Amino acid sequence: MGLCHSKTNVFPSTPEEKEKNTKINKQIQEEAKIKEKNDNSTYKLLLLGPADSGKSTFLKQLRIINKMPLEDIDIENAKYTCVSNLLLSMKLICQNLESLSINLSDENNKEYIKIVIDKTDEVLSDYKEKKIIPEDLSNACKKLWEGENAIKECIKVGNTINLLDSAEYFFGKMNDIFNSEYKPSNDDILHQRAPTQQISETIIPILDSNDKLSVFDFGGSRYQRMKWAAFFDNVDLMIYIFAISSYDQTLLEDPSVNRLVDAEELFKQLSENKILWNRNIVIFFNKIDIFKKKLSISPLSKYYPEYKGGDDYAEAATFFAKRFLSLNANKERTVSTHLTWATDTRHCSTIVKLTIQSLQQYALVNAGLQ
Ligand SMILES: Nc1nc2c(ncn2[C@@H]2O[C@H](COP(=O)(O)OP(=O)(O)OP(=O)(O)O)[C@@H](O)[C@H]2O)c(=O)[nH]1
Ligand SMILES: [Mg+2]
Repeated sequence: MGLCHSKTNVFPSTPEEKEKNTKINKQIQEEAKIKEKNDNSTYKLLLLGPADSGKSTFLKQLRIINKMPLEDIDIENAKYTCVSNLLLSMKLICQNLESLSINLSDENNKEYIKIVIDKTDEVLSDYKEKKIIPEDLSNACKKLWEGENAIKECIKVGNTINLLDSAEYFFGKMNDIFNSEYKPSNDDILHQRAPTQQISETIIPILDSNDKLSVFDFGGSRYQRMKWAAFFDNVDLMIYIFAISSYDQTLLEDPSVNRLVDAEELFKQLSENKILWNRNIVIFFNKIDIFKKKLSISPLSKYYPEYKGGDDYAEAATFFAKRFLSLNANKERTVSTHLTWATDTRHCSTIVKLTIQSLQQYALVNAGLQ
């Protein structure tokens, strides 16, 4: 980035020399400003959006991609979260098979369903201390996952019971997770679901740069949103994350509200916010892996009758991109959109690089240097 400049003449005598000196001094000052920006910048980034949309997952990816290991994450806590995500998902399925009219492929499996329903809560309340999953419970889960079709049938309609998006992932890792020596991998940590209860700030040094990110992660449920506004000052970029796959789901905190209707309303409110008015926004249309699979099983037109693109992924994504862009209240600001898959590190690394680049460019523009 260095601008070339020769040494200034300390005692200019001719008008030409004076003019040359002024030019060089200006160049030096601008270069210093750019250097200061490049050397010392800490960019304030907000991760906002509804609950369960992937904000904390993206924060973990920001860390992994910038080579800031997740080691300081409490590993015992992470282990408990993976175990409880697995067991509570299996229990939720067992409890809902009847109401969803899904029949067992083998009636003998009723015995295992009963064990899961009766034992899960007790085992989880003892787990933190004893670190043990009794064999009858782990065996019941294994038998159901490996030999009972009803479990897989239920996952397909998981949206109706608000089943965790990572349920299938954790079922597939059952043998590892039930092992007493189990240690969660990065992938397990990226898939776990633990709603954010407290706002956190994480300082992440940007890889191959002297800049840093100061990332604020918020809880997205309606109860958590009232805490947000206190953190809106001096923001460099707001990343708005919502789960594009959640068009057929309702809010946990209010089952009468569709998740995408809520996500649109929330985005509109944030875009109208006076403190954030001049801030650029990046929107992540997250969980595209689930969205792609879901379109053929759960028609989008059922929820948006005006949508005519069938199960075509590109059509459906464009449909939502247009909707969100039209909701932005300040047409002067830059709003960019990305289709994201926050649990996939390779996919995220391109998005993270692009986001950091645009953040650095915005900052230079704001500082009047471009
Ligand atoms: N399949 C899939 N799962 C995802 C994706 N992004 C996040 N998840 C999962 O979705 C769940 C919710 O993600 P979180 O990052 O906890 O969501 P959040 O927005 O921080 O939620 P709150 O803290 O409650 O506001 C976790 O189990 C994640 O692993 C994605 O792109 N694809
Ligand atoms: Mg979170």
